[in-house]
Amino acid sequence: MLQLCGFPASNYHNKVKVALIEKGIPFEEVIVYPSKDETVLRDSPMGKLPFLRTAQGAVAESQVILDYLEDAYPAQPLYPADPFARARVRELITILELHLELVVRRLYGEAFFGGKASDNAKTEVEKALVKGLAALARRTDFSAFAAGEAFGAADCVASMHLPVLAMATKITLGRDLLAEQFPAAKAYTKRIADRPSVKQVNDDRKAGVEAFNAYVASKAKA
Ligand SMILES: N[C@@H](CCC(=O)N[C@@H](CS)C(=O)NCC(=O)O)C(=O)O
Repeated sequence: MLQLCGFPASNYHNKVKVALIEKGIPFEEVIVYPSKDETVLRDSPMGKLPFLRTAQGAVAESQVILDYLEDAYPAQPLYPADPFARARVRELITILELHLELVVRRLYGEAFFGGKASDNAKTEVEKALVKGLAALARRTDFSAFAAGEAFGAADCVASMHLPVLAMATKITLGRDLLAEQFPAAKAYTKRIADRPSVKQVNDDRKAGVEAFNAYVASKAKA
Protein backbone atom coordinates (compact mmCIF):
# COMPACT_ATOMS: atom_id res chain seq x y z
CA MET A 1 0.00 0.00 0.00
CA LEU A 2 1.17 3.57 -0.66
CA GLN A 3 2.70 5.33 2.35
CA LEU A 4 2.37 9.08 2.69
CA CYS A 5 5.33 10.07 4.87
CA GLY A 6 5.41 13.42 6.60
CA PHE A 7 3.40 15.20 9.26
CA PRO A 8 -0.18 16.48 9.20
CA ALA A 9 0.69 19.96 10.50
CA SER A 10 2.21 20.62 7.06
CA ASN A 11 0.08 22.06 4.27
CA TYR A 12 2.34 20.34 1.69
CA HIS A 13 1.63 16.99 3.33
CA ASN A 14 -2.07 17.83 3.56
CA LYS A 15 -2.52 18.78 -0.09
CA VAL A 16 -1.31 15.30 -1.08
CA LYS A 17 -3.53 13.72 1.56
CA VAL A 18 -6.60 15.51 0.15
CA ALA A 19 -5.69 14.20 -3.33
CA LEU A 20 -5.32 10.61 -2.07
CA ILE A 21 -8.71 10.78 -0.33
CA GLU A 22 -10.44 12.42 -3.31
CA LYS A 23 -9.03 9.82 -5.69
CA GLY A 24 -10.08 6.99 -3.37
CA ILE A 25 -6.54 5.57 -3.25
CA PRO A 26 -5.81 3.40 -0.21
CA PHE A 27 -2.82 4.74 1.72
CA GLU A 28 -1.13 4.63 5.05
CA GLU A 29 0.10 7.78 6.81
CA VAL A 30 3.57 7.44 8.32
CA ILE A 31 4.63 10.25 10.63
CA VAL A 32 8.07 11.58 9.72
CA TYR A 33 9.35 14.92 11.05
CA PRO A 34 11.94 17.14 9.32
CA SER A 35 15.33 15.47 9.54
CA LYS A 36 18.54 15.13 7.60
CA ASP A 37 19.00 11.51 8.70
CA GLU A 38 20.26 9.20 5.98
CA THR A 39 17.04 7.16 6.28
CA VAL A 40 15.00 10.23 5.28
CA LEU A 41 17.46 11.48 2.63
CA ARG A 42 17.32 8.11 0.90
CA ASP A 43 13.60 8.65 0.31
CA SER A 44 13.62 12.44 -0.08
CA PRO A 45 16.93 13.76 -1.45
CA MET A 46 16.51 17.29 -0.03
CA GLY A 47 15.03 16.03 3.22
CA LYS A 48 11.73 17.68 2.31
CA LEU A 49 8.42 16.35 3.51
CA PRO A 50 6.16 14.85 2.38
CA PHE A 51 7.43 11.94 0.34
CA LEU A 52 5.46 9.01 -0.97
CA ARG A 53 6.65 5.41 -0.70
CA THR A 54 5.44 3.25 -3.57
CA ALA A 55 6.16 -0.38 -4.48
CA GLN A 56 8.82 0.97 -6.89
CA GLY A 57 10.49 3.36 -4.45
CA ALA A 58 9.97 6.75 -2.88
CA VAL A 59 9.25 10.08 -4.54
CA ALA A 60 9.39 13.55 -2.96
CA GLU A 61 7.98 17.02 -3.75
CA SER A 62 4.26 17.45 -3.19
CA GLN A 63 3.46 18.58 -6.73
CA VAL A 64 5.45 15.74 -8.28
CA ILE A 65 3.52 13.36 -6.03
CA LEU A 66 0.19 14.85 -7.14
CA ASP A 67 1.17 14.35 -10.79
CA TYR A 68 2.38 10.81 -10.09
CA LEU A 69 -0.95 9.95 -8.46
CA GLU A 70 -2.77 11.30 -11.49
CA ASP A 71 -0.63 9.19 -13.87
CA ALA A 72 -0.71 6.03 -11.78
CA TYR A 73 -4.36 6.23 -10.69
CA PRO A 74 -6.28 7.83 -13.56
CA ALA A 75 -9.70 6.36 -12.66
CA GLN A 76 -10.80 9.35 -10.59
CA PRO A 77 -9.07 12.27 -12.37
CA LEU A 78 -8.15 15.52 -10.65
CA TYR A 79 -7.02 17.23 -13.86
CA PRO A 80 -9.14 18.03 -16.94
CA ALA A 81 -8.54 15.91 -20.06
CA ASP A 82 -7.89 18.83 -22.42
CA PRO A 83 -4.15 19.72 -22.58
CA PHE A 84 -4.74 23.48 -22.48
CA ALA A 85 -7.14 23.20 -19.55
CA ARG A 86 -4.56 21.02 -17.77
CA ALA A 87 -1.90 23.67 -18.43
CA ARG A 88 -4.18 26.32 -16.92
CA VAL A 89 -4.63 24.19 -13.79
CA ARG A 90 -0.85 23.82 -13.50
CA GLU A 91 -0.43 27.57 -14.01
CA LEU A 92 -2.84 28.20 -11.15
CA ILE A 93 -1.00 25.71 -8.93
CA THR A 94 2.32 27.39 -9.76
CA ILE A 95 0.94 30.77 -8.69
CA LEU A 96 -0.30 29.21 -5.45
CA GLU A 97 2.99 27.42 -4.80
CA LEU A 98 5.67 29.88 -5.93
CA HIS A 99 4.05 33.27 -5.65
CA LEU A 100 1.92 32.78 -2.55
CA GLU A 101 2.89 29.79 -0.35
CA LEU A 102 6.65 30.11 -0.75
CA VAL A 103 6.40 33.88 -0.18
CA VAL A 104 4.24 33.82 2.96
CA ARG A 105 6.42 31.02 4.40
CA ARG A 106 8.88 33.76 5.43
CA LEU A 107 6.31 34.82 8.04
CA TYR A 108 5.71 31.34 9.49
CA GLY A 109 8.51 31.62 12.07
CA GLU A 110 6.80 34.58 13.69
CA ALA A 111 3.25 33.42 13.01
CA PHE A 112 3.54 29.88 14.33
CA PHE A 113 6.90 29.18 15.99
CA GLY A 114 7.64 32.05 18.35
CA GLY A 115 10.15 33.70 16.00
CA LYS A 116 10.35 37.26 14.75
CA ALA A 117 10.25 38.55 11.16
CA SER A 118 11.94 41.90 10.46
CA ASP A 119 9.85 44.88 9.38
CA ASN A 120 11.71 44.79 6.10
CA ALA A 121 10.77 41.13 5.53
CA LYS A 122 7.14 41.90 6.34
CA THR A 123 7.06 44.79 3.85
CA GLU A 124 8.62 42.62 1.13
CA VAL A 125 6.27 39.71 1.80
CA GLU A 126 3.19 41.91 1.83
CA LYS A 127 4.14 43.50 -1.50
CA ALA A 128 4.80 40.11 -3.10
CA LEU A 129 1.57 38.62 -1.75
CA VAL A 130 -0.51 41.50 -3.10
CA LYS A 131 1.07 40.84 -6.51
CA GLY A 132 0.54 37.06 -6.24
CA LEU A 133 -3.08 37.42 -5.19
CA ALA A 134 -3.74 39.79 -8.10
CA ALA A 135 -2.20 37.18 -10.44
CA LEU A 136 -4.46 34.51 -8.97
CA ALA A 137 -7.49 36.76 -9.49
CA ARG A 138 -6.59 37.09 -13.18
CA ARG A 139 -7.04 33.33 -13.58
CA THR A 140 -9.89 32.40 -11.24
CA ASP A 141 -12.82 34.05 -9.53
CA PHE A 142 -13.43 31.07 -7.21
CA SER A 143 -17.12 31.25 -8.14
CA ALA A 144 -17.27 27.45 -7.89
CA PHE A 145 -13.98 25.57 -7.47
CA ALA A 146 -10.43 26.84 -7.94
CA ALA A 147 -10.34 25.93 -11.63
CA GLY A 148 -13.89 25.68 -12.92
CA GLU A 149 -16.96 23.69 -12.03
CA ALA A 150 -15.41 20.52 -10.61
CA PHE A 151 -13.12 19.78 -7.67
CA GLY A 152 -9.58 19.14 -8.89
CA ALA A 153 -5.85 19.35 -8.25
CA ALA A 154 -5.91 23.15 -7.85
CA ASP A 155 -8.41 22.69 -5.01
CA CYS A 156 -6.11 20.23 -3.23
CA VAL A 157 -3.54 23.03 -3.21
CA ALA A 158 -5.75 26.11 -2.67
CA SER A 159 -7.82 24.54 0.12
CA MET A 160 -4.65 23.86 2.12
CA HIS A 161 -2.40 26.85 1.27
CA LEU A 162 -4.82 29.81 1.26
CA PRO A 163 -6.14 29.42 4.85
CA VAL A 164 -2.57 29.30 6.15
CA LEU A 165 -1.74 32.47 4.19
CA ALA A 166 -4.78 34.18 5.74
CA MET A 167 -3.80 33.04 9.24
CA ALA A 168 -0.12 34.00 8.92
CA THR A 169 -0.83 37.49 7.58
CA LYS A 170 -3.49 38.12 10.21
CA ILE A 171 -1.08 37.21 13.00
CA THR A 172 2.03 38.97 11.68
CA LEU A 173 0.67 41.94 9.70
CA GLY A 174 -2.51 42.42 11.71
CA ARG A 175 -4.52 42.08 8.49
CA ASP A 176 -5.97 39.06 6.71
CA LEU A 177 -4.54 39.80 3.25
CA LEU A 178 -6.66 37.11 1.61
CA ALA A 179 -9.92 38.60 2.88
CA GLU A 180 -8.70 42.11 2.08
CA GLN A 181 -7.28 41.53 -1.41
CA PHE A 182 -9.47 38.71 -2.67
CA PRO A 183 -12.77 38.33 -0.76
CA ALA A 184 -14.08 35.64 -3.16
CA ALA A 185 -11.04 33.48 -2.41
CA LYS A 186 -11.64 33.95 1.31
CA ALA A 187 -15.28 32.85 0.86
CA TYR A 188 -14.06 29.83 -1.12
CA THR A 189 -11.78 28.73 1.76
CA LYS A 190 -14.80 28.72 4.07
CA ARG A 191 -16.95 26.80 1.56
CA ILE A 192 -14.34 24.20 0.71
CA ALA A 193 -13.66 23.53 4.40
CA ASP A 194 -17.03 21.71 4.51
CA ARG A 195 -16.00 19.21 1.85
CA PRO A 196 -15.51 15.82 3.57
CA SER A 197 -11.92 15.26 2.35
CA VAL A 198 -10.85 18.78 3.36
CA LYS A 199 -12.68 18.54 6.67
CA GLN A 200 -11.02 15.22 7.51
CA VAL A 201 -7.57 16.57 6.68
CA ASN A 202 -8.17 19.78 8.67
CA ASP A 203 -9.42 17.79 11.67
CA ASP A 204 -6.27 15.65 11.54
CA ARG A 205 -4.23 18.84 11.18
CA LYS A 206 -5.35 20.13 14.58
CA ALA A 207 -4.01 17.02 16.33
CA GLY A 208 -0.99 17.13 14.02
CA VAL A 209 -0.08 20.66 15.12
CA GLU A 210 -0.17 19.65 18.80
CA ALA A 211 1.97 16.58 18.14
CA PHE A 212 4.46 18.60 16.08
CA ASN A 213 4.74 21.29 18.77
CA ALA A 214 5.36 18.59 21.39
CA TYR A 215 8.04 17.07 19.14
CA VAL A 216 9.75 20.47 18.66
CA ALA A 217 9.64 21.10 22.44
CA SER A 218 11.15 17.68 23.16
CA LYS A 219 13.94 18.30 20.62
CA ALA A 220 14.66 21.71 22.19
CA LYS A 221 15.04 20.08 25.64
CA ALA A 222 17.26 17.25 24.39
N1 LIG B 1 8.66 21.95 -2.40
C1 LIG B 1 8.40 21.02 -1.32
C2 LIG B 1 8.36 21.78 -0.01
C3 LIG B 1 8.12 20.88 1.18
C4 LIG B 1 8.57 21.51 2.48
O1 LIG B 1 9.21 22.57 2.51
N2 LIG B 1 8.22 20.83 3.56
C5 LIG B 1 8.67 21.29 4.86
C6 LIG B 1 7.66 20.87 5.90
S1 LIG B 1 6.17 21.83 5.77
C7 LIG B 1 9.98 20.58 5.16
O2 LIG B 1 10.18 19.47 4.75
N3 LIG B 1 10.85 21.27 5.90
C8 LIG B 1 12.11 20.69 6.31
C9 LIG B 1 13.25 21.18 5.48
O3 LIG B 1 13.08 22.09 4.66
O4 LIG B 1 14.35 20.67 5.67
C10 LIG B 1 7.09 20.29 -1.60
O5 LIG B 1 6.23 20.83 -2.31
O6 LIG B 1 6.94 19.16 -1.13
